[in-house]
Amino acid sequence: MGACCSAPPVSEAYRPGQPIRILILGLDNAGATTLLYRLKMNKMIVTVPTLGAVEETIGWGGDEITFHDLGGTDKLRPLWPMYQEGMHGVIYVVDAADRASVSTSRQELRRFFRAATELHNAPLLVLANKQDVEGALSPEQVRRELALDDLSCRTAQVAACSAVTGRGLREGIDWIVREIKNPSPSPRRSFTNFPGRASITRLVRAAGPSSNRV
Ligand SMILES: Nc1nc2c(ncn2[C@@H]2O[C@H](COP(=O)(O)OP(=O)(O)OP(=O)(O)O)[C@@H](O)[C@H]2O)c(=O)[nH]1
Ligand SMILES: [Mg+2]
Repeated sequence: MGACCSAPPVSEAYRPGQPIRILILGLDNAGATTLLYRLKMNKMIVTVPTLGAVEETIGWGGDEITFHDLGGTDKLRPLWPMYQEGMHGVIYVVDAADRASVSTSRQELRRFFRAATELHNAPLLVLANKQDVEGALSPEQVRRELALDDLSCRTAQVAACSAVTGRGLREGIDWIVREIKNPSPSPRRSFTNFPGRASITRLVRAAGPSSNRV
C-alpha cells in the first residue's frame, strides 16, 4: 500500500449528453459477461471465456451506456489498465460463491488501480455476484475481503446480485450512473444487500483523502 507524492490525474469528466463509458473487470469465471448480457437482453445466456474485450451499448433510462467487458484470466489482467482512457466508471465483478478466489480478486483490483491512474476519481461498483448460490459472501463480507476502505478510488459501493436471476443488478447500475452524472461531494464506501435480505444500505465515509491509497 505505497503512498505516492503527486496528486493523480482527474478521471475523465462526464459531460451531459455524451454516452457513459464503463469498464467491467473481474477474475475469470466471476460472471462479468453473463451480467453484461443479462443487462442487455434481460435473460441468462451461456457464455464462453472472454479472450479480449467485449463492447456493448445499452440504453439505460434516458442514457446510453457503453460497457467494455474485459476477459479476466491471469494472462489478460495485466492488460486491464490499457482500457482506462475515456472511462467514467469501473464495475468489478466478484464471484461471491468462490471464497478461495477472493484474495486474488483483492490483489488484482489493487494492481489495477495502481496502474490505472486516470481512474482514481472514478466511481467503483463492486458486484458481489452469484448470490443465488447457497453460502455466497454477503456484500459486507466482500467489502471487508477486498479491503475497499483502503482502496484508491474515490467512491465505491458493493451491490449483491445474481446474473442468473438478475436480482440486485439494476440497483447497482443505477448507483454508478448517478455517481458518474452527479459525483458525491466526498469519498465514501457503501454496500447494499441482496434485495429481500435485511439491512439495505449503510454508508461508510472513507477516512481522509483516498487518492494516494492503493
Ligand atoms: N450460479 C451462478 N452462476 C453464474 C452467475 N453469473 C455467472 N455464472 C456462471 O459463471 C460462469 C462464468 O461466467 P462468465 O460470465 O463467462 O464469466 P466471466 O467473468 O465473463 O469470465 P471471463 O470471460 O473468463 O473473464 C458461467 O458458467 C456462468 O453461467 C450467477 O449469478 N450465479
Ligand atoms: Mg467474460
